[in-house]
Amino acid sequence: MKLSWSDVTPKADWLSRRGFVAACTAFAASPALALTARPSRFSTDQAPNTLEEITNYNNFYEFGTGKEDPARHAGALTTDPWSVEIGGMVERPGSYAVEDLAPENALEERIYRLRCVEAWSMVIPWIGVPLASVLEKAGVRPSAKYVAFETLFRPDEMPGQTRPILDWPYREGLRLDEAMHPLTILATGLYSDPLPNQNGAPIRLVVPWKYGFKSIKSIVKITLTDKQPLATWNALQPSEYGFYANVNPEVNHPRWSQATERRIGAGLFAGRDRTLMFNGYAEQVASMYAGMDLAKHY
Ligand SMILES: Nc1nc2c(c(=O)[nH]1)N[C@H]1C(S)=C(S)[C@@H](COP(=O)(O)O)O[C@H]1N2
Ligand SMILES: [Mo]
Repeated sequence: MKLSWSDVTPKADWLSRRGFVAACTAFAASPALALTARPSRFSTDQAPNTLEEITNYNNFYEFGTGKEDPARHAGALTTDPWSVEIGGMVERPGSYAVEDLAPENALEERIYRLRCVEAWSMVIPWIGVPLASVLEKAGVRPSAKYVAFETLFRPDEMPGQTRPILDWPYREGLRLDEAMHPLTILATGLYSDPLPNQNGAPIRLVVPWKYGFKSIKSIVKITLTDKQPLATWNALQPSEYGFYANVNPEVNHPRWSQATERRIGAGLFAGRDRTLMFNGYAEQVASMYAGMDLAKHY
């Protein structure tokens, strides 16, 4: 069997990068920007996409609708200082600094598959913390049933927001059990570095068993509520984008099949991969949807 560069290069690069990073943090007088994160049993052993691929093929409509627009325009976004307003049904509402929500000593590496509703996919080595750990800091009240998220609204730095492409700010939501699930994280980095702006700096949601649009970027607001929150894509076109948006090869998008996917970077002649139920995370998450008609609650 012949391995292509994409089978071996990213991981090899990455391992040597990590060795380099470890050496830097050990010897540098001031701490480097590099992040260290402990590995997780939730990581896939599939080879991650390259940093190049992960940072140059993005969906982040605040910077334009083209896949290369975020890489071109997101550099202008000011991500420091940044705080996240946590409110609604919580014991300790307030403004939380990103460093307090995702402290260095709590960072985990989560290598997850990402499946976009547009039928392409990647494997991304995120760095972050369980969303549950963040919600516990604010103290979830027993009445809360859902978590609502909002992206920054700053048209000065986000040129896409000067046009009515979406109903800004971008909003998303999860049921509380989905939010508390150990696979659900807030990411603040990828590979060994802080999150590049085009990937949702400084803090973004990652829910690996759902279509990518649920994984909202550059979050400024988290609200605990007892009502199903508004979700941007769902509100725009409910027949195409469900609130749940669980990856499901058996429920097609009205305009295309969801049975297969194109792995970014696989090469022109690579075949498409079969899409897996819950993006391959069924064992961990299927029980949350027991008894639900997934063709109806897509
Ligand atoms: N705020 C915001 N978050 C967003 C989006 C967006 O346009 N705006 N796009 C979503 C979509 S459709 C996908 S597939 C993922 C892409 O994440 P990535 O660019 O880091 O791979 O981000 C999601 N989060
Ligand atoms: Mo997406």
